[in-house]
Amino acid sequence: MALRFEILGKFNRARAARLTLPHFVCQTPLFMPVGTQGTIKGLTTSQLEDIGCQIILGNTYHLALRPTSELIDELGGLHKFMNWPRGLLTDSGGFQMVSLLHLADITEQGVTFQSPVDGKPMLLTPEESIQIQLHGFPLLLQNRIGADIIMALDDVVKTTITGPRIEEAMYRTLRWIDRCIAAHERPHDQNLFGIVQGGLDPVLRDICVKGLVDRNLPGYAIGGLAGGEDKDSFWRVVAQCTAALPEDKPRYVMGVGYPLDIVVCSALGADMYDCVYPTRTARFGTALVPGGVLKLKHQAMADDTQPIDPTCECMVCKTYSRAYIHCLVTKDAMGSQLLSYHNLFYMLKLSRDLHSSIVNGQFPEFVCNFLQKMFPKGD
Ligand code: PRF
Ligand code: ZN
Repeated sequence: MALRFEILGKFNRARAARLTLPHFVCQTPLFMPVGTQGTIKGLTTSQLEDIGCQIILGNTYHLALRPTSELIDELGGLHKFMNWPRGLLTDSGGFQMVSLLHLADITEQGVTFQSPVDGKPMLLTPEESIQIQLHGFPLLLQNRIGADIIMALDDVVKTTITGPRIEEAMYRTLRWIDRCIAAHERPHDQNLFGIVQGGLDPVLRDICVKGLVDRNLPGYAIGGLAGGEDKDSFWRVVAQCTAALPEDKPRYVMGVGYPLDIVVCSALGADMYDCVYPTRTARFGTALVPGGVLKLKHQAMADDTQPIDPTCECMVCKTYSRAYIHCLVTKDAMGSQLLSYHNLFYMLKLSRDLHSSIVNGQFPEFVCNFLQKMFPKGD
């Protein structure tokens, strides 16, 4: 195992921990910004360090196609290539292909899809997904992406569908985990996390959790959520999985989420999160603030001299007015860059506040305060 997970404080099911990875010592709960082509759109790696980013998420699928693993290899792995000294996690690629490419098809062999580069049919097997995450393209075994945490290839289906496909995907995910483990050549310096599937069915989720826990992996993810299911179902699945997963291993809820979801999932005992929301919503002119969201495109912002959030200590809030960002947002890339910076600062500060409130025994007060600001009318 190439990680240590030490719980520093607890409040009921919520935990604050130190997660020691090959490249960085992290504090959980933690939020991981999503970078697709080896970058978080609009931010430099030194800015990401400044705002306290601990782990960046990269996608195997995107990286293998572009910039291509040959180039990553030439520069000595993804950490070096993107000049990021801290933690990296790569997702296996199956989920991205299924969600991005309508032509993707899942069979027992793996995920088949048409290359968006040249249209040729391609197949991603569990073994290849691991080998790409370890070394780059499987034919070039010297190549290395080399992330601290690599995700197993899973069979993801939308939680909003029902029927036998959910069961098939869960059992296939369990069969594929053994192929991923067998293909994983670097357990000493890269951590393979398994992913719990099973839709909204508690029986299937239970079988999947037990099957993965039997494999004694360094960490576990809860997958298949944040796909349009109602909040009650979402929280019920997270609560069930966190209760059944081992206490002494990190728990990662994939594709989550909104600030409120992160607070609730942390209360339920989850530790890690990733989501494109803060950077995507920034590109649409929306800022995350304690009261919810602030739409910078709105005409009311045109002559507002306040910062985005007067209580925020980020560089953008210390430097620029709402009026200035309103003016940029529709006309210049700098507008979405400044908003991404603020939004990621907000998410990373939220993670730090969760961590310190749990360590200091003030988690309930923190949650009350968070909810009061977000829902001042109590609704
Ligand atoms: N599996 C993988 N990546 C993911 C998810 C998943 O279930 C989600 C949740 N829908 C986000 N990213 N491999
Ligand atoms: Zn700010």
